[in-house]
Amino acid sequence: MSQEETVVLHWLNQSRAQRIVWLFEELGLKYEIVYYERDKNSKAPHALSEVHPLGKSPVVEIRSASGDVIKLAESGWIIQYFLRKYDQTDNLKGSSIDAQNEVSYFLHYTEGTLQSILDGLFTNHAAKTKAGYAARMYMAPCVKWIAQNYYKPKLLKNLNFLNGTITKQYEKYSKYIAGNSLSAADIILSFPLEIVFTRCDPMINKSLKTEYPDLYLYHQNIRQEHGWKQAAKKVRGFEDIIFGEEIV
Ligand SMILES: N[C@@H](CCC(=O)N[C@@H](CS)C(=O)NCC(=O)O)C(=O)O
Repeated sequence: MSQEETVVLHWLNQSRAQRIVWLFEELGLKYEIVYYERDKNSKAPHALSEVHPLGKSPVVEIRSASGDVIKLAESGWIIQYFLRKYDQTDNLKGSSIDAQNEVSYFLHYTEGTLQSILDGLFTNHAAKTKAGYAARMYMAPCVKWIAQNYYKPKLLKNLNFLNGTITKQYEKYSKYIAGNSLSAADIILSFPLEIVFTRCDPMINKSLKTEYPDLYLYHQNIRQEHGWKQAAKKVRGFEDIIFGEEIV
C-alpha cells in the first residue's frame, strides 16, 4: 500500500466482511474499519446504501491523498484485487500453478454456487420463522418441502464435494483446501463453512459435523489460524461471538 493510500473496510456484524478483515491481517495491511450493525430483521442499516447502491457488506474504499476513491464490492473481487496488488510474496495466491488455479476456482465457486444455496435455504427458512402465526401454519409444510427437495440435496452434494476435496488434501499431508499452505481459497470458504456448521442442521434435519467429519476438522483447523484469530480480535467489542462460537 502506498503511503498516501487509506484502505477503509465497511464491515457488518455476522457477515462475509469478516473474511476481508482476515485477508488484511494476512497481508499485513494498514486499514480502517467502519462498523455497521444489522437491524432487528438482520438487514444492513441504510447507511451502507450510501456507501454502495446495493447496501451490502463488505465494501472497501481505497482513498488516495489526491481525493480519488476506488470502491470495491463483491468478496471475490475484493480478494482478487488485493492479492494482485498487495500479495507481494504470492503466499495467498496459491503455493503452485495448480494451487493458483484452484484458488481462482474457489474465489468464484464460493459466492457463485455454495453461498447461493445457503442464501436460498435461509430465505426459505425465514418465510417460516418471520411470518405471522397464522401464515406460519400454512407456510411451514411448504417451506419444509422446498428445503427437503431442493436446497438439501444441493447443499449435501456440495458438502460431499468439499469433504472429498479436503480428504484428498489430507492424503497429501495438507490441511488447506488448495495447495500446501494457507491461501485465499481458505479465507473465502471460511464464511459459508461457519454457516454450514453452526446454523444449517435444524434446517435440513442432519448433523453436518457427523456427516462430513473431514470438512468439519478443516473448519476447526481454520479457526486456529493466527490470522483468523487476529481478525476476530480486531472486531472484538462489535462482535464477541462469531457465528455462534465465542472469540477466545
Ligand atoms: N456477493 C456479495 C454478497 C454481499 C452480501 O450479501 N452481504 C451480506 C452480509 S453477509 C449483507 O450485506 N446483508 C445485509 C442485507 O442484505 O441487508 C459478496 O460476496 O460480497
